[in-house]
Amino acid sequence: MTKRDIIILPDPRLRLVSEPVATVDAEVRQLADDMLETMYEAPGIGLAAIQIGVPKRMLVLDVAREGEEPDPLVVINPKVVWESPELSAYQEGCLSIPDYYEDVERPQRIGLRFLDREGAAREIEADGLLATCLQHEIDHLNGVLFIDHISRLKRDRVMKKFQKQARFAEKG
Ligand code: GNR
Ligand code: NI
Repeated sequence: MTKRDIIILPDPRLRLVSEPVATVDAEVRQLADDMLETMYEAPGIGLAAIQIGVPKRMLVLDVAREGEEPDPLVVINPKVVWESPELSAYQEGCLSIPDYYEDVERPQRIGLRFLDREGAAREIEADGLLATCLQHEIDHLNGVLFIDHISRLKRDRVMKKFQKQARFAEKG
């Protein structure tokens, strides 16, 4: 496994719509394992492939709490098949938008169809933090960030801050 670099706002690749994975082969499994290592090192509870610059529709996550057994999940070509009418708010963060947190409302439960690390078709019902994290990661596959779900004023402020940081880093 290899830890990879996570791309940060305003990197334009974060706005790409990722492509479906054609076949779950050894290369895809290698990528999934690299994503898991990168996520655990960060540390984070989820990671989409585009966050390491790979525009493929796959994500990894582990919402087990500290002290619990690790519970890694590899999700390939996910499709949300239903959403609960009830919403739930959670304070979200993103490894591509470091040190910024804001409440986001999303469906509290979702039904999800996807391929797992072995390429087997799975269908799960997710709620709570798992449902929140899955929706956050699936947004990444579509070039959507959690700041797209907050007010324009707050979003503009965050974008400006990260644009300024990028300019500063460039000039040294
Ligand atoms: O580590 C992460 N924590 C988190 C907290 C609340 C809602 C979503 C997340 S996902 C985030 C890692 C990340 O950026 N995944 O794309
Ligand atoms: Ni994120």
